Amino acid sequence: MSAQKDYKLWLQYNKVEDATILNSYRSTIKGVHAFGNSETIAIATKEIEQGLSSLLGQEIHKINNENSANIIVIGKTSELSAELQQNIQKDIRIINNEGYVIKTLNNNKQVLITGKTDVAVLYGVFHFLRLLQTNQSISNLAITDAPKINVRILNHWDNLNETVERGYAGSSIWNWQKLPDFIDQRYIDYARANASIGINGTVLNNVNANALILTPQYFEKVTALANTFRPYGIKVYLTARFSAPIEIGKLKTADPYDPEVQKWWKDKTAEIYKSIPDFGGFLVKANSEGQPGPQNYGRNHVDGANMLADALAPFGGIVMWRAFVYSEHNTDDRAKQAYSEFVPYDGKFRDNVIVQVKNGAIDFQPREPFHPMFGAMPKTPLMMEFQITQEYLGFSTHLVFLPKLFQEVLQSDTYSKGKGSTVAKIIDGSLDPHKLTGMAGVANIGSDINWCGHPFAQANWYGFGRLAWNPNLDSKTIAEEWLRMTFSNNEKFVQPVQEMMIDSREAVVNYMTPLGLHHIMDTGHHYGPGPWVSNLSRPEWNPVYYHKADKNGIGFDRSSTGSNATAQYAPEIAKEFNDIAKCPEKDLLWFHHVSWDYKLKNGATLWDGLAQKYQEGVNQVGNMQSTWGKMKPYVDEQRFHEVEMLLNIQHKEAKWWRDACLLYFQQFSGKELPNGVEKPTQTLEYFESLKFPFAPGNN
Ligand code: BDP
Repeated sequence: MSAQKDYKLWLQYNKVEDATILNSYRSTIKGVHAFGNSETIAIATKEIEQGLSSLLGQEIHKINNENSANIIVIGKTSELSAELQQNIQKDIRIINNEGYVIKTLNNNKQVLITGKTDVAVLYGVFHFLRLLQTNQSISNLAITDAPKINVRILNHWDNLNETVERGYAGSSIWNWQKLPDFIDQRYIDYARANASIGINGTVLNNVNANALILTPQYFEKVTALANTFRPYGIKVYLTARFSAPIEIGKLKTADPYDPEVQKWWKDKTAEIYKSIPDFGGFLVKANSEGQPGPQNYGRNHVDGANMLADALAPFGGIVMWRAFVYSEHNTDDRAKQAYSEFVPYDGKFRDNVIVQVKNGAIDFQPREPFHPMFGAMPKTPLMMEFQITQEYLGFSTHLVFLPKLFQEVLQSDTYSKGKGSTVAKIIDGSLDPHKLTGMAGVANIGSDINWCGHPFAQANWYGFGRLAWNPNLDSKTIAEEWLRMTFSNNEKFVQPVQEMMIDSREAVVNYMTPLGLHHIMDTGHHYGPGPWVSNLSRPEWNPVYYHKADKNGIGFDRSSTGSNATAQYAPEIAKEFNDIAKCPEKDLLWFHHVSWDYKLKNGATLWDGLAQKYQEGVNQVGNMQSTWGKMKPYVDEQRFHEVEMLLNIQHKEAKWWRDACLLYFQQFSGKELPNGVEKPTQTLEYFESLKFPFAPGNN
């Protein structure tokens, strides 16, 4: 029973507990009337009937007469009665095809949920149910809402052998072996969960791609998934391995200038669209970390992306071309390389290409300043890539509420067009108008019963979807919604746990990489601390490359006296980052090599401050444990206990991070730990000796 609770995510639809609220809902809602008979409308109707029945604790049925009182009316605007259409004429004009109107009519006698498309109606239904799930009033509703971003998409780093790169929640949910004939109920539940938060696309396979996904044998399977997801408004996309024409097409080259190669991709694309007419397009990782790409043939990213774009254009498909590039042959600061390579291409990509940029210039760290590409390519649509799976943030054992991180990035001011040029405005296409806009999240979904490995990791999937819909949402609101829907509306639960979630992000930064440290995780699997690692073949794979600790201090000098990465930002920001006195302390060691005796804003020396931050992180997890410990009365036993055990692990690992990092850095600082910082119980040699050959996600 509790296991089912985990599985149900934020769609628990628990019976409303507050009697007054319950009665008000019961008196307003007696039935549902639906216009239209598409598959999507059938899904929306079932969702609202079942959701309401469960929330209200009484059966809610279909009512045939649309004029009855106390009913919810749903349907695509063009299919409503003329009278109903008149009521929402103005509202509907201002929203896009995925937007919806929820409006009470006739003195609160009816609630109308409508939009221009069936999927919009489904989104409206989920919004309406969310109002009840979070115990909000449903009288005098006049809601219009529409997504601010077009492509709201999950990236599954799933391999064809059903392992998941950086997956910490079991194996892939795609059972390629049983597809196409066996449609796992999970596929349907997956689509429904995504639709409930407005996600409208999914890339099924790993960016480190296998060309076999582009063969007829797999097309059948992909088609089965596409057919399953379609009524939920979800399009399927695939990663395209650049060398596929050689590997599965028997061509001698994959050179984008070669007419045969161009024809191969055109034919391949046409073949896909024959069975999946609404196929979304390709996601491509090219010339990055050993993946093949146009540079293998002396061509560039524009040549590669545009060739694929031309193949997709006749069918309305898009190319999401990743900007996650850095080269072992380039000795420049890794943080600068994507910008250096891509910014000169601004305006050169086809209309149906969008460049997918990670939130920061290194790699999904607990904290990174926003990627300098945001704001630097006004003539090119850029999409955001966030990592929902916690590769660098404690896998599925640490409770970290990522929407807080996402919000920090989205609200960062790039100053690209003066003050107020936030990253959110760049990716939603409002600053430099673009038709194509997108946000991608690397999924944290796997075959675990609870989908994400940690009950609270579900909030990161949820929050990603909500922010992709509206990048200006506040993470606090998201946490609150999610808690009420997933656990309880009891204020004694919601308030403290919401706070715990919001603080959890800073906690992980503090116990892993405070003050701007980054990429000091252990090698390969990235589990646990490894600041000492220095023996990897590529310099920029070694933690020592990033922290540069020595007798004089610690940190990467990216100011004008160092790699000058600061110059990639708009002058207003560059000035701030560049000046050690003005640089935000949270990013200090990202941009500066700072002496151990440097005085921080609170008067402590850098060494003392660093040690105190590590301790603070551990203490914060301690606080999370004690907050959670008091929540037993409000949570089912199984989820309570699961989270309790996971927080215990997190606390242990936070101490591990603190002790290992401080012992290691102490060799350089030569200073004692300040008061209030606990003494390590193990030696540095012990920490360095730990090996995890089977850590998950590193296949
Ligand atoms: C890194 C991951 C690696 C991914 C790569 C990417 O460690 O598994 O393939 O990002 O985003 O963070 O392409």
